[in-house]
Amino acid sequence: SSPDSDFCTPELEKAGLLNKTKVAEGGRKLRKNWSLSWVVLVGNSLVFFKDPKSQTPSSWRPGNSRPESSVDLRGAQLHWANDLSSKKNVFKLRTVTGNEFLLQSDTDSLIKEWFKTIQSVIDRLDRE
Ligand code: I3S
Repeated sequence: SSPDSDFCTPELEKAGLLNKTKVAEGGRKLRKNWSLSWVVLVGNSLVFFKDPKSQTPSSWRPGNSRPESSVDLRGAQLHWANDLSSKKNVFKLRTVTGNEFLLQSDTDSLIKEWFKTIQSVIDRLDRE
C-alpha cells in the first residue's frame, strides 16, 4: 500500500451483491440461512450490509450505513465449496476465529472476480 493509504481511508477494493450465509461461529456449526447481502471489501476487511432492497420500510435507516457484520481477512482461508451447497459458484471463507461464511452468485464471472480479489487481500496480509 502507498504511504498515504496508511493515514487515510483504507482502499476500497470491491463492492457488490452476493448471496451469503454464515455456517459456523467460533468453530461451532450453524444452520444455513441464505440472504442477499451487500458485500464491501475494504482494507483488510470484508464488510456485510443488509440488502437495501430486502429491507422493510420499518427496518430502513438513514444512510443505511450500519454494517451487519465485518470479517478480518488476516489469516483467513478461502476455498471453492460446491460440495457444501446445491447452489452453483459457492466458496467458503474461514476466519482465524473459526467463523465460516458461504458466498455465492449465479454469475460465474462475478464470483470468480470476488474469489480472486479476496484471495489477493489474504495473500497480501500473509506477506506482511
Ligand atoms: O446444507 P443444507 O442443510 O441442505 O442447506 C439447506 C438448508 O439450510 C435449507 O434450509 P432449511 O432446511 O433449514 O429450511 C436452505 O433453505 C437451503 O438453501 C440450504 O441448501 P443450499 O443447497 O441452498 O445451500
